[in-house]
Amino acid sequence: MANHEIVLHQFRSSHFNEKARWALAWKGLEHERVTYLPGPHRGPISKLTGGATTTPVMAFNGRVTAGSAAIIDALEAAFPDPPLYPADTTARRQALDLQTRFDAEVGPATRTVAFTVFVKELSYLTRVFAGDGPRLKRLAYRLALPVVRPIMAKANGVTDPANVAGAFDITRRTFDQIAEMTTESRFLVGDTFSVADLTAAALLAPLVSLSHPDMRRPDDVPPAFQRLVAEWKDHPATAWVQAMYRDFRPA
Ligand SMILES: N[C@@H](CCC(=O)N[C@@H](CS)C(=O)NCC(=O)O)C(=O)O
Repeated sequence: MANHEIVLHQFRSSHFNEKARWALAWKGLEHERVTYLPGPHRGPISKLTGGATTTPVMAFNGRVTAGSAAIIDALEAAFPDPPLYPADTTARRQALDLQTRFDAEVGPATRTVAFTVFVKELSYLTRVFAGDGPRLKRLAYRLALPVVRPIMAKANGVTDPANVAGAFDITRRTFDQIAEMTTESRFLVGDTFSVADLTAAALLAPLVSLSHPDMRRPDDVPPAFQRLVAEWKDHPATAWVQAMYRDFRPA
């Protein structure tokens, strides 16, 4: 669809935002992206949503939808082809249940795991979120990060050791579970790619090395982050995520 009536308000680097980007790409929908830096995003996103500050947020034909699952649902209703929801009612329920569970548990867990390193690597964090944006904006963000860091650390669950331990536990179990679930069929539900595969692959993606332009890590990955992700480098679930990106994530 060639128009700009869809606007995605996003963070450049975020697995929940990636869910929305993937759904838009899967359905071949051109859209405009407005990219925010974590911290300064709060004012404009809250104004857009009427109070909520999380991204992604989609504006489509004058209607604002917040949250990756709600965005996918709105896209599925407006553009059912190609589908992300299985046609079979039971399979659809299973796929949506898996999305709900992953959004609630796995997304926050993999984010906490990644942020255990990010909060100590402020120059890298700047590149992760500000990317190739204007130089002055990057510089200002880098200078602000020492102030923003404690808020960011708390918001991403790294200040509570019990939460960090739980996040590693959930992440490890999920990698194993995905590997087990995809030994017989490459799809998590039914026999086609669905919202379940999209959700699982996107939410594990921060810990997987990917070449897709939306997900490629900035160069000069800090050694501490390389050590962190080394645990899953040769895991079968990592190969599954990479295969999902290769075969089902359009550019
Ligand atoms: N369940 C939500 C979670 C979204 C979420 O946690 N977004 C994070 C980025 S990964 C965010 O925008 N955080 C900023 C904030 O909470 O102010 C979804 O599926 O969209």
